[in-house]
Amino acid sequence: MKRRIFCATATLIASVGFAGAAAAQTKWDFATAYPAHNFHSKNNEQFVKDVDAATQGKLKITPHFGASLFKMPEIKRAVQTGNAQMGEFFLVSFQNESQIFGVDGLPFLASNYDEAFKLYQAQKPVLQELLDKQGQVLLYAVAWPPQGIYTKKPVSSAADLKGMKWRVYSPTTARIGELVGAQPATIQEAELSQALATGVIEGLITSSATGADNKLFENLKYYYNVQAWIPKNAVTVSKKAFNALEKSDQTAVLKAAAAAEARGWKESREVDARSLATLKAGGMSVEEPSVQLKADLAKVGETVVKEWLDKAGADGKTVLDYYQAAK
Ligand code: PCA
Repeated sequence: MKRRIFCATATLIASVGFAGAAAAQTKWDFATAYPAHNFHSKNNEQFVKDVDAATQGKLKITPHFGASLFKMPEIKRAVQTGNAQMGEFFLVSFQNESQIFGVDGLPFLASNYDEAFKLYQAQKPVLQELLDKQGQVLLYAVAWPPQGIYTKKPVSSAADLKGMKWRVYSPTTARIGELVGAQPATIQEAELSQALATGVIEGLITSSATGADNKLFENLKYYYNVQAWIPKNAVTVSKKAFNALEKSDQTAVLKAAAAAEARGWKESREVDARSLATLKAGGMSVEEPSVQLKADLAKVGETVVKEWLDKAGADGKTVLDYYQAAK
């Protein structure tokens, strides 16, 4: 009898202990759109591990790569509505919601990583406020490598882009397509390989990293290292989910986020060099743009920036003024 009582008490203690631990554990889903081997994904994975360690396993974040939970255009809204607690999305794709989301997709405004980081600092206060109004906390934003032009056929001026089936990912890339007389088609990164293989597109502007991730050399022959702009992915958390954490866990998340941002920007630079080598090794002709192509794109760029400023109003002007002063 004595023994039975002891056993029952032990079971009770064990189950209370278990229930206590389960109640204290928070689980978040982290929706992302890029393949697990992509450098943003790896950076996100490290963030998840850092948070796990810093919260002693109290906050368990499950990353879902390759648009497996939500497609890229749906991720921001999924975080907004609480269907995913965390998400990563490509800011410039949301330019129609607010021009501020598109500032890092404007041609030739920032032509290297240092400038891109300064542009981010100029954009950040407005970006944070915008996201806050949409029920999100900006955790970190990391740059893709500079954007260049991939084509099937050689391109020595903008005239060579005329009529080309041109993959776009933002209002600005669509407008550039229009200005050069190409045929813009919106395709997500996750569907790039298929779109190329089936001839839906014949050219695009994206990074060396995305070219290497998707083995674009299997369908395209040329890469022009135009360095047109350096756009970013943003990683956000639902404000409700974040506010529900204990203060110490909030601090841990923000600390891991700051580390992810610094690590991501550093990694982006290294990935650019590695990816250019991968493209070459895959048989792609990696070239500098011709003087004519550069001049043509600069002209298109001026138009696009002017149009953006007209739409972006006072907020846009503030961001650009702040950036020009910091540059
Ligand atoms: N790759 C992503 C976003 C920018 C980039 O370099 C894409 O092409 O969709």
